[in-house]
Amino acid sequence: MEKLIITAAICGAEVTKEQNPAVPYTVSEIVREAKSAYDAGAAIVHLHVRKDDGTPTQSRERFRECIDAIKREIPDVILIPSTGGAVGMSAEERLQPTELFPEMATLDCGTCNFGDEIFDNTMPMMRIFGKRMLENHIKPEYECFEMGHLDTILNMAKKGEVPGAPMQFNFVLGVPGCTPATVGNLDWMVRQIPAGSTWTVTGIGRAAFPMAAAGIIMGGNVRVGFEDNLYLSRGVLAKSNGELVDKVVRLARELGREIADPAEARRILGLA
Ligand code: KMH
Ligand code: ZN
Repeated sequence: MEKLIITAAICGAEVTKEQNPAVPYTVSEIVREAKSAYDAGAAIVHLHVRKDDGTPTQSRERFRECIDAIKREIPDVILIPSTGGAVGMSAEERLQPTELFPEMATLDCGTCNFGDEIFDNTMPMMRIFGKRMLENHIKPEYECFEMGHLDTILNMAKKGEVPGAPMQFNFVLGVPGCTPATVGNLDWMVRQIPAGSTWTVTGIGRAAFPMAAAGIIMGGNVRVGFEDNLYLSRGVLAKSNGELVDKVVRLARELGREIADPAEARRILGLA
């Protein structure tokens, strides 16, 4: 089995300091959380950015500021800026970080429920996102919240509407209203992906560590972080993203899986 790539989703667009005071908003807080995750063993940081008051933004300049500041501290980390942004943002607004030519960015693979809201990713929107990634030579991380998202994106790849092999998928399971976080659902999704693809699993809320354990033993990769889960264990808030990553590292060690550093992760993902 390849080494385990750990992604830290350090910030997200929805969680707040009221829920966990360690959720980062400012540039220096974002750098602090990225470094804590990296020091604990994350090779990848999935990045959303905020205004200083916590409002989610997709501002190109805010992304530039955060990316530059993170890279000064941890130059080799792989950054995956979000093109999902927050529910309700337009495609143009969401696409701004792709103007900075990151090596990877997320591409969300279909419309879905998102708690009480609807996360819009219509076919025309996804074609625009795919075209941008092709033009700017950005490797997408395909975010699948629903089983149907996978079918959708595989069809788009076949038509050349989005970048193709080798594809990297992130199965985000347990978002309220989307595919539940079960090993059976994860296994079904993993069986659909083309040979040579790589995949990551993200479990939302209390599913974070059970899905991490499944990803570790199934040969996939794991994402954790405040975007997905604020707790280290039942009722215990995590003090940092590093604490969440460290728990995955401990699980992986117990289960006999080594951790990939950024150079190894780049090779596994076909970036190097
Ligand atoms: N904030 C969610 C609505 C992504 O980063 O691409 C979408 C999201 C996905 O976080
Ligand atoms: Zn995200």
